Amino acid sequence: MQSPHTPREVPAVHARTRTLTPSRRPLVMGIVNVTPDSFSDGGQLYPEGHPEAAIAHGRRLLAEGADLLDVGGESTRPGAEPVPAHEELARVEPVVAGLAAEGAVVSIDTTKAEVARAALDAGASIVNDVFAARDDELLAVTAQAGAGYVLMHMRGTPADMRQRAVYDDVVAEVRDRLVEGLERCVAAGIPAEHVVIDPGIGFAKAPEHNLALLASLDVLVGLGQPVLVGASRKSFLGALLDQGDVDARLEGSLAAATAATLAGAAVLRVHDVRETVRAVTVAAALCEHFAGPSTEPQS
Ligand code: PMM
Repeated sequence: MQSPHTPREVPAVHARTRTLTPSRRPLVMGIVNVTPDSFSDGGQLYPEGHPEAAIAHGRRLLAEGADLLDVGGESTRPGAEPVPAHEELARVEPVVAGLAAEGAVVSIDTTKAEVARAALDAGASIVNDVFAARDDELLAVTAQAGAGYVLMHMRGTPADMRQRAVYDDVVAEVRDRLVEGLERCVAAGIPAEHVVIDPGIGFAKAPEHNLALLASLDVLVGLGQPVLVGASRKSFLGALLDQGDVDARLEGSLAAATAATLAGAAVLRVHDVRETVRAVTVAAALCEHFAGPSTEPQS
């Protein structure tokens, strides 16, 4: 395994007919949450039956430098109740269709096969599954479409995940679950190179677990899959900064994105696209030039 800060090849992300290759920096995935209650941007893009606001937001994120967009219609905030598939679909389908028609690479953030199928038909090319490959039908739908797949670690559901944040060794346990999930994906017909792995920052994790996973991201990078990190505006940053207001977590989000970049992340899932692109372009350039600790004897 490479040590952190060593220049490395970051694997590409496959999204149906397209291959996204991180070159000067990790890929930046802009978040388009079409939900009334997402914890970080709740309700902003929601007005049901009016996808224009969410489509315009996606366009704005692309103009700011996003390489791909993640469209979601069900909140995953701790304690959130599930949304019926027909309602989730009504929220996301027109937004996916609108953005894909403009040429955007769109990922659908869903745990439901029915929603994934319709979103793929509407032009999405990646399935972002925060339930870590529990549903065989979702895997089959992804495989059939030749889509990319984000395998995110979590335990339980948003309703009960807080109680399940108990680990002996969070890094090893998350790594092992992701390896098992990857095996399930491959068995379901998703090529391994189509699978992006994600530690699931904030999902069944206490603040110290999130920090440990970010600090040891090289363990996941060492598995050879592209790694996605979603730390943007999350509550562990609020806890560190004593900042309950999610809109006041920009600096913390950029620090986390920088750490992920230095460790070799392939994709950063963020709200603040312009700022993240600027910060991680510098971090990635430094990474390229980092020669490692000197082995010359000190005089
Ligand atoms: N976080 C959220 C939702 N979807 N998907 C992936 N792959 N990784 C994440 O970390 C992730 C996700 C919740 O955050 P939000 O409410 O700010 O969108």
